[in-house]
Amino acid sequence: MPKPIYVLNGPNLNLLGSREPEVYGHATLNDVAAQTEAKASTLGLEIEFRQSNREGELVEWIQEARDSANGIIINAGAYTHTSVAILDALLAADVPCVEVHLSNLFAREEFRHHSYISPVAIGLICGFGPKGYEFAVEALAERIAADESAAQ
Ligand code: CA2
Repeated sequence: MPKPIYVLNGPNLNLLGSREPEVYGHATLNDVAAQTEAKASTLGLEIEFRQSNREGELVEWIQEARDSANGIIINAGAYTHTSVAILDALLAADVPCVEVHLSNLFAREEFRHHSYISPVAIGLICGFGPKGYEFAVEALAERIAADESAAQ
């Protein structure tokens, strides 16, 4: 049984679709999950889509991914800009990671321009709304396939 890709979402992303549509759009997090899952299935991949408002729970899921996932797609929300704990967990996870954000961080406030996650991610996708999650699945699928063929 192939391992899934963990798609991890941080604080307040459960509010998607209900507030600030001018920044984050009208899609709910369930819509994003369905879209991401549909994309993954076209590539023969499974995803495990989760959201938490708690930093420690996100850290535990990243630790779990080391054994249980083939890769991680993460939108850590505001923890992106603050969390050394999430950075350390990703460093220890030893699975490829793609960072995704709905909004274009660099078109927003200065404090959103720095990410603790970007240095350990294979890449950063931001500004494309929910479509960014699909791009992240494609990018991770290619990396996983490349790693597998290099290992043979
Ligand atoms: O653009 C993104 O995906 C962010 O990760 C979203 C975070 C923000 O702190 C990051 O800088 C960029 C905020 C998520 C909050 O989402 C809400 C959605 C609807 C209403 C209120 C908040």
